[in-house]
Amino acid sequence: MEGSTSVRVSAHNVRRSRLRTRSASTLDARNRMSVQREQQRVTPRIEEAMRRALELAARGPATGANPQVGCVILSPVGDIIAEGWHRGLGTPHAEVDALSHLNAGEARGACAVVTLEPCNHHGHTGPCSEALLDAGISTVFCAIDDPNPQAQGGAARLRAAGVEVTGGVLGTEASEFLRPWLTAMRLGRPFVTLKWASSLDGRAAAADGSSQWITGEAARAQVHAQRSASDAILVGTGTVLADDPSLTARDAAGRLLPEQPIPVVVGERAIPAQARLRQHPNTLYETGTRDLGTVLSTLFDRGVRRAFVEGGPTLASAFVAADLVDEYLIYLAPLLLGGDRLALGDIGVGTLTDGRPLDIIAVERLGDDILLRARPSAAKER
Ligand code: AOF
Ligand code: ZN
Repeated sequence: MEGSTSVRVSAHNVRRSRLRTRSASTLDARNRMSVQREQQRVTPRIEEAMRRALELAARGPATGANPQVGCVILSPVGDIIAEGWHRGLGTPHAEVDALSHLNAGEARGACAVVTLEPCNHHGHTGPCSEALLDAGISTVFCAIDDPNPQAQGGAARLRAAGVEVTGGVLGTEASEFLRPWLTAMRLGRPFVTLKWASSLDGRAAAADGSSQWITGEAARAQVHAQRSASDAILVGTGTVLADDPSLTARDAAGRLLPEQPIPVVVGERAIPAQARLRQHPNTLYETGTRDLGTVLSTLFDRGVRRAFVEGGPTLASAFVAADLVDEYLIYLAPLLLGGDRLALGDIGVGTLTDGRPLDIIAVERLGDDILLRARPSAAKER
């Protein structure tokens, strides 16, 4: 098998590189890194294992405070001997899950391929860096560095103990996969998805205010799936008072999906005791403020990493104006409504050159409707 040969070559190189790195103590840190990179080749087998680790990561929950992480353990000849993934806050990390499938001594000299830099902290569980060292792992490949200041440092810890650690394997794919969590950790606030549904001419309601489900069933099902994949769903007080939404995630038959977002109402007005939102399986959070920075940092502190903003136009416009939207989901129905009930109101744009440029990431057909996935233009990215 071509792949296993290349791992054998790489394990051999790893041993050589360890000797060389030791003798090269006068090189500066950057040079040492490049020696390691050269020696520990990222072979097709390692990339294949990282792809598998990403698949495993996706089995974990997309919601919650912790990232989705996957891990594959390869024997010295490149065979997969164990797999693991993280199942959410409080459960074993991917590396520990993978190692738990091996007998004592079986991981000695093996290679761990992990989608995130192993952690180095005592959080809900122990440090993965130490678990890997205790198991005798001699080589580690990871895709991305851990941005969490409390947890990071596993790569340095492992290197200090003589383990060869190579980062950046399928880094682009892994960063894209973990984009919401990474953005949340980087910015200290939840990743914000803004959704609206409008007619082709950008109207979110007809002249009489009627607005519910402009789009068809396929789009509706997708919105419910998005709600279910979010930690919190945000609406403004105006929308609650006008539409009395339930903000649950439901299937086509109207049954509750297993994962429900926390309903959050942004604004200062009180929500009536009989509002449907009060029947939501999760306790309603009334922010009592319109200050989006405060709202988002409070949600982050409560473990919210993905926030789904469902409107109405006042709240949506406030998020856009404050430059707090990371991703747009724009559902367009083949319908013209005219009038002045637009999906967005004032977003602080007075002249064309101040318009907010977006990059369209995907265009999907959903029944008769179109879904545009967009992001703030990369040229303007924070
Ligand atoms: C890993 N492997 O599978 C995960 C990691 O509260 P804890 O102890 O669960 O730690 C959570 C942090 O650990 C999380 O914010 C992230 O930095 C890292 N997650 N690390 O080595 C894993 N899920
Ligand atoms: Zn860990």
